[in-house]
Amino acid sequence: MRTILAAEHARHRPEQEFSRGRFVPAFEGPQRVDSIVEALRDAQLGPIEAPEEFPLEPILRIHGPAYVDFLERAHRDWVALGRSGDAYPVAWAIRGLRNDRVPQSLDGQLSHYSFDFASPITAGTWVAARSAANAALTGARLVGSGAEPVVFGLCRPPGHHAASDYFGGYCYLNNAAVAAQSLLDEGMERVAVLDVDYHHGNGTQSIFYRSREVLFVSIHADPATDYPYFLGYADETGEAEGEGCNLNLPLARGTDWSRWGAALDRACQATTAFGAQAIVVSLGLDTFRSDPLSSFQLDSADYLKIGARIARLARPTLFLLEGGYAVRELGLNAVNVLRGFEGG
Ligand code: SP5
Ligand code: ZN
Repeated sequence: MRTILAAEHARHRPEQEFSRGRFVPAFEGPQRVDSIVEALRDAQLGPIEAPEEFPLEPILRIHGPAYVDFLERAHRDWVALGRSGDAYPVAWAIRGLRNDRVPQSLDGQLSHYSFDFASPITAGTWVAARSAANAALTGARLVGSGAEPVVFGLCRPPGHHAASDYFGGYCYLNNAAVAAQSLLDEGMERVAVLDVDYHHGNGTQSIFYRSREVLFVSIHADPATDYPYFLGYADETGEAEGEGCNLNLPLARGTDWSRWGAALDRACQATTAFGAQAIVVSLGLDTFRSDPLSSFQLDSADYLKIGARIARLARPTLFLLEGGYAVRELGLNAVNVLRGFEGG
């Protein structure tokens, strides 16, 4: 199996994040990719290749031009104000506040275009996020053209929390959405995004909520208890033309394989019933039992079963990395999904 990885991922290097009332080293850092690359090499799973270059157009099919322009310049503007380090928002436009105007100041714009405090814009964030989207697009081209039955896009930073015009949850550009849209634009009529990250893929859901061309299926921790808190309930089924094309399978804290695997069966059945011509898997590995952000209890061996179950869908499949923060076991868990797929 080919893996697509952009060296520029390492340009996104947040210094710290605020967790449980303390500043701690950022969970989402380049060390995550190092763990996976080492495991891919040990397992001799196949070549690791740089992405192709793409113009901005396929990114602009998903993200608004003003948002993309903001991401590109935000850290330069931060430095121009005499500041150093990573750029953070200040306040958010919740209930009753005006969110229909884009503020003129950088602090206002950082706030307008974000929804949490865990996703700073660093000096290299734009370059890294664009390179991750290019990795996703390269994978989409390979599986969409039939050149490869399956590809692993080792995307970093991740994407599934990013919506058309806001960032958050360590995500800036929605790699899975960009890839799914490019599969449609290259001629497919129905694509499924299967999101197995511990956290609900709020960005992907919101991007495709009114679409009947994309089925979004997500297995995740119940938003009543877990991040992102404000989307991901089972009664969110899609809207307008997209009614019935969104399936959320929230699970209780502490979920282990017996219940998680049953949810995966349901998700896969929905994907088949939808008639998806290709599957984009938002491959979060933060369902692992010792992940620092998660309460789920999957074991390393369970990831083999995930890969094998997805292989049974028998569709062109693009795996894209999302979360996963137990760095020591992250590589093994990723490799197990891919090995399970190849053996399944
Ligand atoms: C891509 C991805 O996995 N993003 C996740 C972003 C999560 N950000 C905040 C998580 C807050 C979790 N609080 C710690 C509780 C641990 N039980
Ligand atoms: Zn996650």
